[in-house]
Amino acid sequence: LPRPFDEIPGEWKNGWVNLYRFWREDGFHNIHGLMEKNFQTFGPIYREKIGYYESVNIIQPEDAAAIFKVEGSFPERLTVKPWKAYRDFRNKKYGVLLKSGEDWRFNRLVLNKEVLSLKVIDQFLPLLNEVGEDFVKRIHHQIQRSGRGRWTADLSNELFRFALESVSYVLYGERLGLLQDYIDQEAQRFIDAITKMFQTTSPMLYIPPELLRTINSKIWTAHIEAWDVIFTQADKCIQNIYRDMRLNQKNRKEYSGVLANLLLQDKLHIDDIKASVTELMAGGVDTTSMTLQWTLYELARYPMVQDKLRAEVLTAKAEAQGDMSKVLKGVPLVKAAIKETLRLHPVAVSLQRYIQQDTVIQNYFIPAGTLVQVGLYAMGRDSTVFVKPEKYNPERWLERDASHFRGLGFGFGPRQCLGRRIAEMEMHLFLIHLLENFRIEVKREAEVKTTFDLILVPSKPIHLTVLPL
Ligand code: HEM
Ligand code: 2DC
Repeated sequence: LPRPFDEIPGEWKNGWVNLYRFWREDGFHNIHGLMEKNFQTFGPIYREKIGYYESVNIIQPEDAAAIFKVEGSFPERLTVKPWKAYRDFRNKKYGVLLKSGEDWRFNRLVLNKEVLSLKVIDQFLPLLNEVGEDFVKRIHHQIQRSGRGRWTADLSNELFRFALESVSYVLYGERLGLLQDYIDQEAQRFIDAITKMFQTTSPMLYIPPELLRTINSKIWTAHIEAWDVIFTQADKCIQNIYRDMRLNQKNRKEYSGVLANLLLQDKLHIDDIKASVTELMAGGVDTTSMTLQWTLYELARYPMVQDKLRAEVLTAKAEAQGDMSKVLKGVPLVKAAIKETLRLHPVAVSLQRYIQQDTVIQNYFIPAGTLVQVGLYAMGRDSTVFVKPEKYNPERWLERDASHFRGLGFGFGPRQCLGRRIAEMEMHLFLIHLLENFRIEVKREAEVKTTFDLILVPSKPIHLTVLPL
């Protein structure tokens, strides 16, 4: 017989005392660290209450598998309340990210066809490849300009620009021109606003936004301002395409972008399209850029791994004779490197689901309706799940059965990351082009830690050196 829910170990009796402790321990920037510590203290399952948020936390891949079995047909994760509060405040519709129930599913199925399906991602390839090639040109240019045959810099903003250029090209079928020296200041404001939006979300995660709004706190105002910039800029892009489409029917041969296809399909209301396209545009910047930055950092620290990846790329390129789709099929180690980066440096600290049926985990009874969190960051660093977890070793993913409910960086099931295929292809192509052209190095300084800013990011700037081969 399973043991009762109330016997799950953990601190769940007094949510407000826990919230105070959490704040004292700088938990707002260290959720990942505290979760890791909790698993060490309590074992593979613990119950927790912070403020009014109650959850059960798990770390084993088998337990994650059990949770996704009972997620139901309209999977729900922990709602990020400040994001909903903004839309309510400005009278804007929720996109797929924030929708629920039938409304979510209907929108999501239409979007899946245009963003996630195998049919459509082939169309993304030439676009994302072009941006990858332009990034290489830009780096060559920076190296030349430095006059020292190498370029050392914090690549964050370069990568933000690359990521926004990539996702915009796919969404709108047009280039923004962010890989040139002088860029549209509005685009830079958009990039900065996304970072600001994430940073101002995390301190509000455990405080009811209604409360913040009534006291009109600095953080709430800054959050609103950030979203305003994001929505205004996205709206400009969307209006442009909308107008173009009505004025001149573009030649229908070329791929004209996700937005144009959604408009042509006419299955979703224009306000729903706007809401989700804005979310895709905003969701496509910090996620892939930070993952790429961590990847370059790890490849710099593990030059042998970097050499192996480069060898694979050069072979695949030689064999494919210019066919990039073939190249992509010939680089399993490059793909494994992205998985390995997301193991050590996931974007999302956890995956969460409100389970729809009673279930049993680690021999404890868990009732339907419970919020269960899969501790993604903790799992990636747990030595019972991964052999020598501290080592950056992409090859671990090429072993048989290595990935059963272990590679969960994009989530799982029908509610998994909608941008997954764009993100993966964009990152794979980026690495292929970069490795083919440059060597990456990093100063042997203290290890870079992780900070929680709603998404997990490096705790300090990373200075990388790029050298031509
Ligand atoms: C959701 C990770 C890039 C748009 C998610 C989720 C995760 C995630 C973990 C939650 C999934 C779940 O609950 O099962 C990542 C990672 C990325 C990435 C690791 C890159 C390294 C992107 C990109 C876009 C995007 C490039 C847009 C083009 C979204 C959206 C959702 C989502 C719209 C919500 C989907 C829904 O609720 O139906 N992502 N993401 N993400 N992501 Fe991503
Ligand atoms: C943050 O406790 C920590 O992909 C919370 O592209 C639980 C939580 C809920 C939802 C997660 C969020 C965490 C991290 C950021 C995620 C988000 C779902 C989607 C979002 C993972 C783990 C992200 C970054 C999207 C963001 C799109 C947005 C900018 C429009």
